[in-house]
Amino acid sequence: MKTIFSGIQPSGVITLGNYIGAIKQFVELQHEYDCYFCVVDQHAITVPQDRLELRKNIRTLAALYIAAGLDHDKATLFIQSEVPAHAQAGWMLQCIAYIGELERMTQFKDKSSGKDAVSAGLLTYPPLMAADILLYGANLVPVGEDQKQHLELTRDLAERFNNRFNDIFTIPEVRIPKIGARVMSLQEPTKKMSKSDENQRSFITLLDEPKQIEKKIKSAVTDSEGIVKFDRENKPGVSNLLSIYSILGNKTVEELEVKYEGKGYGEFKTDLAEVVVNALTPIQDRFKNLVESKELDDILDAGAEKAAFKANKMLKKMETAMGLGRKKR
Ligand code: ATP
Ligand code: LTN
Repeated sequence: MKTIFSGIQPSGVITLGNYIGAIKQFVELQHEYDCYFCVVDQHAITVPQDRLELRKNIRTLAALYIAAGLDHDKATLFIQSEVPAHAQAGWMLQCIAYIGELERMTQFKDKSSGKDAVSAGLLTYPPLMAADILLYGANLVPVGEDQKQHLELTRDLAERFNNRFNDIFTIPEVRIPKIGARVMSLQEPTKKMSKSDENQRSFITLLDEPKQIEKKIKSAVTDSEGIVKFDRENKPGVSNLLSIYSILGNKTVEELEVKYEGKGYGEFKTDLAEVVVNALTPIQDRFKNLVESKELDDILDAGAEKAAFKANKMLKKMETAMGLGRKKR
């Protein structure tokens, strides 16, 4: 059975973008692969986080993984900081990564631009992500479009390590969904929807109340044409809403264009809000029962133990390949 690894940062409550771009893929793939899905809290601290908020977001994300359909009997669910091998392997991979290639990462450029205090961790984020993936010998990494460049770097680092030290790493492939790989901001539809966006109206979280969802969709930026038609280039706002509707409402974009022909945006938005609420309500119901439960702690304890068992074996191989520590007697 091939292995899958993916992670989401607990940097806020996850959005429709994370759900459509990442979690929906995870849920489908868990039946066919040996899956590891991680709450990557060490990645989240590359930008400032409030201690209590972070703790809350970690638990929320873990519960949402399960509420959205991940089954702990099929997939290993765990928290990154509870498996120390990630940080250890991340350090080793930092030592073979070049500053130049890290500075070229668009996520680094986006998150550091205009800031005067940028953490070193924001720059060295990709080798930690590479460690996450390579420790499990993952063959496939399901992510949204924005992570493609990080995956390419992961492959480069794995090949560099294999050539320089010993051929121990599997070179992972990226898996990006055909539709929904890039859900856009509701307020600036040329920018991706992001859970850490300062403008709360730009994203819908999985825990938003029906009223909030309705409000955010009603105020989503469109255009003045009043024609429900998919055209990313000229109608990015409407196209984004059409994609979300299509995925969550199980209708093709063409079907939707026909349905709303000559109807304007009002009715389209009202119906879309209903589709989103219907998709999220069952997830929210399951979430409420899980988030404070002992069951969640048990699942995460077992997940961390299982993940550490696998990761530690690869960590030992990395240390041996690089010559760290003492030779085993
Ligand atoms: P942050 O705002 O803190 O940078 P984020 O919302 O961009 O976070 P991540 O935790 O970095 O989300 O991403 C988790 C997963 O969700 C990744 O696989 C990423 O590609 C995917 N993803 C994030 N945003 C979107 C989006 N707008 N559309 C589709 N997939 C997305
Ligand atoms: N960098 C990713 C989150 C992430 C990840 C990973 C995704 C950290 N480690 C390993 C896939 C595999 C992000 O910002 N979306």
